[in-house]
Amino acid sequence: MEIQLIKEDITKVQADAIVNAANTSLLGGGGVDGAINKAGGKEILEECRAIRNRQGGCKVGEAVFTTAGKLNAKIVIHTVGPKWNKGKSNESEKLKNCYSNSLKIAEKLNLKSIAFPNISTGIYGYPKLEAAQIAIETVRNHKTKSINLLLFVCYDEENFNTYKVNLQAWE
Ligand code: AR6
Repeated sequence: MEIQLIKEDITKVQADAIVNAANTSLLGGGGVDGAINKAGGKEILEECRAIRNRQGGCKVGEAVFTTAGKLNAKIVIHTVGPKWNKGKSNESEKLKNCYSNSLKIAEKLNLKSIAFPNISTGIYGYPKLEAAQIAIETVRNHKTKSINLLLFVCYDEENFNTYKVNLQAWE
């Protein structure tokens, strides 16, 4: 699996699956969630509502998927990152699960490419260095079958530079 780093708005990215940093309600929010729902159109939120009615939202670390609406993708995977609590609430394990459960959904659907935002590093306040290290380690250790391209999509300069340095360390 090839890993690419880009600095971009994730709603402009072309990938089979675009991952959203959602919340447990699945009813939308700010940050990347707001951007995805705005650019993708109301079908995404409608499907999220249906999932919520069926199973009562999405737990931290878990993932569900919906249509990608008007986005350049086949699906949007909604995963819920942990809120940073000074490392006292098993946040690293929960964040790791976000990446691996999203990959599992993409693999199950036989998708070839997936784009991740920097889950939990905005409103949820996860320290960017630790979050990048977990993201990189988790996807590197994940045995993929169908996925041949993974995009880390950074929106802010600090995340982009952090990923750049930490991805190089793996090469
Ligand atoms: N494209 C790519 N990345 C983005 C974009 C974008 N358009 N906009 C922001 N980011 P956040 P969280 C980056 O706050 O911390 C929502 O209200 C941003 O720079 O979107 O997991 C949800 O509904 C940051 O690095 O998600 C939840 O309530 C990263 O996306 C809550 O926020 C994640 O920031 C989730 O908080």
